[in-house]
Amino acid sequence: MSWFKKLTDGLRKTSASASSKLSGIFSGKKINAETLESLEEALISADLGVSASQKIVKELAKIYEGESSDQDELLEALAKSITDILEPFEERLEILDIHSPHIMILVGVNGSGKTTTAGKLAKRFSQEGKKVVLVAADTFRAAAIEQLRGWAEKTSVDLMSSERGADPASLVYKSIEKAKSEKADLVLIDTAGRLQNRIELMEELAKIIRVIKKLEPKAPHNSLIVLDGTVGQNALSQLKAFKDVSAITGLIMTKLDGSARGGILVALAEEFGLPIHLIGVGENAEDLQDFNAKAYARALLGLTEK
Ligand SMILES: Nc1nc2c(ncn2[C@@H]2O[C@H](COP(=O)(O)OP(=O)(O)OP(=O)(O)O)[C@@H](O)[C@H]2O)c(=O)[nH]1
Ligand SMILES: [Mg+2]
Repeated sequence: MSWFKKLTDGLRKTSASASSKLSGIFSGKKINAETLESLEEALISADLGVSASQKIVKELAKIYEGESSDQDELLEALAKSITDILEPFEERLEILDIHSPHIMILVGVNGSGKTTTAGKLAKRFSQEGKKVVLVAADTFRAAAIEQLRGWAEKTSVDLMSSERGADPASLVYKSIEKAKSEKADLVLIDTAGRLQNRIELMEELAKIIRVIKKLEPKAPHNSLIVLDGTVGQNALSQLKAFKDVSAITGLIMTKLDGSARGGILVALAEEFGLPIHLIGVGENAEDLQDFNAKAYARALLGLTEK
């Protein structure tokens, strides 16, 4: 199956809900203040956020106000506006050779897809010929280590782990030292899920970051938040809280298959202006793909690839 088809299938719930909201607005009517207002409401209720929705409607109004509407043409124009908002944040996740090692940490709330993503990324980078040290810094759940070990074995990547309940920060410290002595290219750290309002868990994360900085002042080079694409508006408060603790440098959104809330990525881009690296549309390794603004915008509206 092509990637675009997978993306479109994945976003079908979002696009179905968006198009049912949009079709009533556009069908045959003249575009005036009233239709534009309905459009803005529809975009907001599709999770795109107030600011982005207003921007998009303003753009469309410039071109189409007073014209009679053609559904297809308007959808194309909408896709273009959404692409324009997202495109500046399309950024491939890269390991830089000037860092030795490059240090990447995955953070987020419980169940957002961190461990799966860590496994998929370990696979990707080791296939690119990089020497990867995968760190199971989720020491809360015994199953978490096993889950990561499965990925590490499949991809012949080194796994660093410690016993359950151990201090994740000291494991991270040891892992970076080991990576340095072995001249590894990448240290990829999976962390435990933590709700953004659990102060003691956020403090534990802050400690992990401090320990990384002790060894590498400019690291982590990527502090990536993994967001579950099905949670909608809560993603905004998650990002806000994690940004304060671990200086998030970019985001990854998983579970866009089966989500009706895919529009939230536009709100996140507009509000936080952070790079969007990857999106997940399934559980297999190939289901984690580089973010492409145009493909995403078109799939979001149920349009064909172009
Ligand atoms: N459908 C779908 N499922 C996904 C995707 N990414 C992850 N999952 C599933 O989501 C579930 C949780 O994923 P994990 O990777 O364990 O999440 P986590 O953030 O590590 O969870 P905690 O460590 O408990 O905080 C698993 O069943 C994954 O297979 C995706 O893109 N699509
Ligand atoms: Mg996990």
